[in-house]
Amino acid sequence: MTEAIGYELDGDIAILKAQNPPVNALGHAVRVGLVEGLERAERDGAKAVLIYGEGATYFAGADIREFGKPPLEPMLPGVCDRIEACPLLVVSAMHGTALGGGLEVALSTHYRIAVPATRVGLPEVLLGILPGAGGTQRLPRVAGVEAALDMITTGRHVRADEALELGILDKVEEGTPREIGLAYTRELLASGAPRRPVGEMAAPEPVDFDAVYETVLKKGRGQISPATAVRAVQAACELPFREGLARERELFMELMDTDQREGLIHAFFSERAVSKLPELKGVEPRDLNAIGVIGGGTMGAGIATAALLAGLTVTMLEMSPEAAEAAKGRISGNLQGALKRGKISAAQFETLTEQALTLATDYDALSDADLVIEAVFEEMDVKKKVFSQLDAVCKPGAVLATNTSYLDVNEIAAITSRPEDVIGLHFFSPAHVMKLLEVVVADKTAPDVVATGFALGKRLRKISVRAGVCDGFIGNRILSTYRTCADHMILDGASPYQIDKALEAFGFAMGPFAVADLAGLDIGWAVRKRKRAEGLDPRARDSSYADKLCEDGHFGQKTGKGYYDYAAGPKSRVPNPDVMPLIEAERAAQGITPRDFSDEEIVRRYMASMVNEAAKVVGEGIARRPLDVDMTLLFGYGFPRYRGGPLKWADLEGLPGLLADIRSWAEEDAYFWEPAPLLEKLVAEDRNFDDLNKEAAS
Ligand code: T1G
Repeated sequence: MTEAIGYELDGDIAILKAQNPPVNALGHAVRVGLVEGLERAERDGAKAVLIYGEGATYFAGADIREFGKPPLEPMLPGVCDRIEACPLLVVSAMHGTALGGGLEVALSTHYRIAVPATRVGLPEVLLGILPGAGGTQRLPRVAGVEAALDMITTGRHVRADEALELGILDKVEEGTPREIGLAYTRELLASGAPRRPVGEMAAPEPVDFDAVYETVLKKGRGQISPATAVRAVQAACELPFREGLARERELFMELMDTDQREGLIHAFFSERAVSKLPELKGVEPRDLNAIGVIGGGTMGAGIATAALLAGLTVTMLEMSPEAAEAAKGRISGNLQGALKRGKISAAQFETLTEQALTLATDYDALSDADLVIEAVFEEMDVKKKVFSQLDAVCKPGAVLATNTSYLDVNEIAAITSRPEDVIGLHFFSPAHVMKLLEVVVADKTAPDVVATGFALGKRLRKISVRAGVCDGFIGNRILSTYRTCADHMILDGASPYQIDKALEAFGFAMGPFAVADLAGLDIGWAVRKRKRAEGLDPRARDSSYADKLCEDGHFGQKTGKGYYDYAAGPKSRVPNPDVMPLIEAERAAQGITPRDFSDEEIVRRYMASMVNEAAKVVGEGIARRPLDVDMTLLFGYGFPRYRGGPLKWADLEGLPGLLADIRSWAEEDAYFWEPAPLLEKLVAEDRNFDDLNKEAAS
C-alpha cells in the first residue's frame, strides 16, 4: 500500500482513506493506493469498502501538476472502472470539495454520502479540458442530461443539498466523513443493499445537442472546452456505455493537446503563485482591523464596500457632512447589490451600514486606524496635502496607502516623516467587484508594510500583484502602449470598429475603443494633456481626433456618445458617424495615405506591442515575474483567461517570430517599436517567459 491511501479493516468494512494533502489530488500514488486497497479488501474477505479523505477535502481532482508529463498507470479512467466493477459494495463519504476526478471516483462507487458543507463539481472546462474519467457518461445517468450539461459546461460547484436533489448524493449527514461513512455503510449492508454500478444504468434521454452546442460555443467567446464537453455528454445518450467512455477519452485527449489548456492551467497556478513573494517569506503583516478611507467618490466608496464585506470596520473621511452622506449613499447602493445577490442578509446590511461604517469630516477620526487608503482627486498637490495630514494624525505603525493609478508614490511618500509606512494600493473600478489589486512598493516601503498590503488583498479576496513605481505601474503602463498601438493603426488606415471586432474575436470581452467609452474618454483626454504638458518625445506619433470628440462633449457611455452611439442602450452600440470624418481629417492633416489592415495584422500588432512593453516592465523589475503581468491583464484588463495572459500567449506563439515582427515594424517606427532588451535576451538564449517564472519559483 502507498502512504497516499491508508488501509484499515473495521469489521466487514475495508476503509480506504486518502492522505495526500493539501487537497487529496489523485496523483499516481493515490491511484495505485486505491487499486491496491480494493484488491486487499477483496483478499481480506471484506463485505464493503468505504472511501473517504483525511484533511481538508475528499479528492479535489486529478493532480494538475501531472498534466503534460508521461502518463503513469493506472490512469484514472481505469481506477474508476476498477472501483465500479469491484464485487464488494463501495461507498464514498465526502466533505470539502469533491471536484473533477474526485467526483468521478465518487460516481464510480455504488453509494454516496456527504456532510452538509460539501461542494461537488466537474470544473475541468475551466482548465481547458473536460471530465476524462467517466464524468460525462456517469453524471448524466444519475442527474439527468440538463443538470449534467449545466454542471459540466459551467464547472460550477454544487452545494450538497442541491446534489442530493439531483441524485448525485444519496444522503447528507452531519458528522465527520469517516463517522457518517461507516454508519451508512453498515446501514446498507444491514439492509442488503445491492451494488449499483452507474455504468449499468440506462442511457439518459437526449436533448437537442446541436442547439446546446451552438449556445455554449457562443458563450465561450473563443474558449472551446465547454462546447466540446457537450459532444461528450451527447455520446452518453447515443452510444453504449463503454463506447461513450471511449468517445469521452478521444475528446479529452484532443483538448489536452491545445494551447487553451496550457493557458488555463497557467492561469490556475499563477493566480495562486502571484501573491506568494519569496521576499515576504517569514515577514509578518501589521494589525489590520480598522481602516480609514479618504474620499467617498466611486473608487473610495467601492474600497470601503470591499472592506466592510470582508469584516473590517471603516471610517470614511470626507470634506463635508453632505459629501460624507453622499459617500454613505454610494456604499449602501453597493451593499444593496450584495444583498440582492444573496451575498449578505438584511441584518448584515444593517450592521455594515450602521455599525461597521463610521462617517467623519475631521482627520482626527483616523488617529486609531491600522491602515488608511486615500482615494481623492488624481492630482499631486491634493495627494501631498492629504498625506501631510495623515502623517500628523495617524498612530505610529499605521499603514498609509494611496490609490493613485499613475502618480509617483515615492514623491507622495517623501512628503511624510515615515516613508517606510507608505505604499500604493491601486484598486480597479468598481473596487468591490474587480479582483485585481496592484500593491505598489515604493523605494522606502518597509517589508512588513508590503506584507500588510498583501494581507489586505487576501482579506478582500483580491488577486494582489506586486508592482514597482513607474508611470502607470504594471497595468496602466502596458495599457497605454497597446492603446497607442491601436491609435497608430487608426492613423494608418484601420477603423476603431474593425479593431474592436478583431480583438473581441481574439477573446476580449470588449475591444479597446468600447472599453474607452465605458471608462470615459475624458480619462484618456486628461492623460494625453498631462503627457503633452510634460513634453512628448519628438519621435512619438500623436493625434488629436480623440481630443476633438471630447471637446464636443462626447465622453462615451456616460454622455451617450463616444466612439459609439448608445442611443439604443449600452448593449446596442452603433458606430458614432462623427468619428470617421474626424479620423480622415486627421490623416489628411498628417499627410497619411490610409491602407488596409487584416484582422490578423491588427491582433498581431496589438498583442506584440503589449508583449514588448510587458517585457520592458519585467526587465526593469517593475513586475517581478512574467506571471505577475499575466495576472494583472487577466484580472484588471479583460484579457481572455484561456490565453493565459500576454506573456503566456507570447510563449505559445513563439518569441523569435514576435521579435522578428517587432524588428520589421521598427523599420517604420523605431521609437515605438524599440525591442525590449529582455525579449532580445530570451530569444538569443533560446529561453522564454515561463523559464523566468520557473527560475523565480525555485
Ligand atoms: N492538482 C494539484 N494541485 C492542486 C489541485 C489539483 N487538482 N487543486 C489544488 N491544488 C493545490 C493548489 O495549487 C495549492 O497549492 C493548494 O493545492 C491549495 O489550493 C480526469 C483531469 C480544491 C477548491 O479543477 O479548485 O480532475 O499554491 O489555494 O482556495 O476528469 O484548489 O499551496 O502550492 O486553491 O482552499 C479538476 C482545482 C482537476 C479543482 C481548494 N479539479 N482546485 O481551494 O486552496 S482536472 C479542479 C480548486 C481532473 C479528470 C480531470 C481549489 C480547491 P499551493 P488552493 P483553496
